[in-house]
Amino acid sequence: MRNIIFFLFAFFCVTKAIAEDGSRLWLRFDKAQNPAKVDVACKSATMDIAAGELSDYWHGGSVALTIDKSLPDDDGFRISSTPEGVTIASATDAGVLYGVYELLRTKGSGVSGDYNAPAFKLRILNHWDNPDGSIERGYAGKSIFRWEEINDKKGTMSQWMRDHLTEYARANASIGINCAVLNNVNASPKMLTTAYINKVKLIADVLRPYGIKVFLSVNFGSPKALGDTKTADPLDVNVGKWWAKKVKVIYRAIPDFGGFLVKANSEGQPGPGDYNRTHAEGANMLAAALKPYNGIVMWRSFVYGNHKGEDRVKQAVSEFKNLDGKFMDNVIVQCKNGPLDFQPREPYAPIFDQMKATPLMPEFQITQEYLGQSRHLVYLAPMWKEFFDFIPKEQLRAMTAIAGVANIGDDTNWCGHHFSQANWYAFGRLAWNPELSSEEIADEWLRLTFCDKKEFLLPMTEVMMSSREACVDYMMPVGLHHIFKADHHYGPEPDGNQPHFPIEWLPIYYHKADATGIGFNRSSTGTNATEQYREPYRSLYDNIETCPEEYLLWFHHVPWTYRLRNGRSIMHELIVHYDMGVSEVERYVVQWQDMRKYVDKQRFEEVSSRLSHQLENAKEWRDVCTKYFQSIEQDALLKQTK
Ligand code: GCW
Repeated sequence: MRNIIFFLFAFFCVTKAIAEDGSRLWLRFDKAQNPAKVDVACKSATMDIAAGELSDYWHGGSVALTIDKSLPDDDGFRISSTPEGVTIASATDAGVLYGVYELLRTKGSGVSGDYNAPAFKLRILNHWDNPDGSIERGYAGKSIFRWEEINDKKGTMSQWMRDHLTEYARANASIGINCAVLNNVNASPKMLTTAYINKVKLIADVLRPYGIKVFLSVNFGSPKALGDTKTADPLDVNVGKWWAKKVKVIYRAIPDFGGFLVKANSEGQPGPGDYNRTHAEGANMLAAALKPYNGIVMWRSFVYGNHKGEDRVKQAVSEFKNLDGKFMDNVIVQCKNGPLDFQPREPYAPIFDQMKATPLMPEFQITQEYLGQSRHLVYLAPMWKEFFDFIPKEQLRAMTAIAGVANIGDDTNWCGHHFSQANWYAFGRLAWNPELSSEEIADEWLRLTFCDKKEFLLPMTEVMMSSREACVDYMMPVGLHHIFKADHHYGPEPDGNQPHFPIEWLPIYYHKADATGIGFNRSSTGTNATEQYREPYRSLYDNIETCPEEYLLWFHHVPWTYRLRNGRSIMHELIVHYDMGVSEVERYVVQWQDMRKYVDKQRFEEVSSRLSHQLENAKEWRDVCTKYFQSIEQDALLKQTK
């Protein structure tokens, strides 16, 4: 008897431990009592996974998994109900697997008979992970790609790596993510050495059954940096040959390799500009090497500093517009959603208006570099939806790829903050279907991750939905931007003016608060950044009378005496927003306390502690910014009355 009690106790502890630490993400399906009966049309590693998931977790009777070649070849699926049970059909194995996760997620309510296809063909995570295990802008531990635990000579990897990669692949597949760029865009040339290519091959082998293709970020100067050529000039014959040979080696190891992601001539990275060549010449040289294997180049438009003195938000268009139509057809230009740098709110990036003859893809940032990192609860779906709303439907539909900078590390709960998992989840769901609403996704994620009681779902969906606006309010209301502490980008530093930094990093360069007023004049009387927008946005933003007030200080410099449409002075309006942001977080703290009975102890306490910290930080933003701007305002007003 004592043994039985001990066994039950031990079992309870183990299952509790698994359930509480956040490691299982949103994949917490209840185990099926009796394994479901699954008919599989054909055998493959992917179909085995699909069948395994169902027999472990499906409670609704028998399921047939079929490959139907008459369906579109786009990884979409159809779940229909037949007298014998449920049938999941797709033209591809990966499509069947996506159908299985849809069935499990919706517990059968997704059996509609409708064909469900992804909006973007390539749904990509960009990891900013370095070979030494550190992660640029990573806030959840070290990299899950532990290169030193992969033995390229023996073709083996540690059990930890294999388990983690499998869980990572499964989580991605469950939300439709099908591509991963494994390393930082600030890329080490080392990634292209034979040893690393062989390690990448081993990773690709683990991810492949889950429908995930691997890509690499490459350093444009690699051939020279590795000592194989004298130059990295894209028009030099030997350089072209070097890349062609390298690509051949990669495809020999990884036949379904996806291609390259490139950050060139940006923030100190080498690029074609070093040899007076254009981005198109650089990208096309790589594209030519990849073309025979159907590989692609994702070439980033995140560039600044090459046009000295020009407003940073204009520089992507300045550098890329004239190259429109000059890229090979296997190049996609990857553009951040806003023209600056992943701020909590930016107007959309006008490069999407200016390059109509070149395939473009949006780059979102899932890791919350400027949104409280892994310490603030900020749900990003509403921000991404805001971007989608600016892009004409037709244009969005024509895009084939979308990328999100991952927030994943080797922390037990993967993302640092339990609620940051929601952003990984939301990215995948929106990449599959940008029409989904942020609320739907929040509701889905909360149900899967915590509990499905409406007393929990309603208030927590509301918290998630309001959290991004709260963050904008306490960090950068009314269109202020980039007043973050230097380097780490956490916390406020409105007086930031370090002489050794490039001007484009300085808070004072962005808020321009002085005796004359506050805000960045980007209208036609200022830097004329508004000119890069299509109508009606160009006129709307250019005119201070019509500029939406959430972008006021982004596009306009206003005197301290300026009145907003509600009659408040600009300083008064800023204070109202700072206060609103703080009181929202105060509300979240209280709300979460009421959720105690719906959440396990460990996650409850971890989220509580993060929320208290978020509140402290929100107050810091409010106090530091109010004090700083108010002192400038007071001085200015005083001078005027003298
Ligand atoms: O957001 C900025 C980050 C850099 C990053 C860069 C980029 C990878 O502060 O850390 O570098 O953007 O997107 O290239």
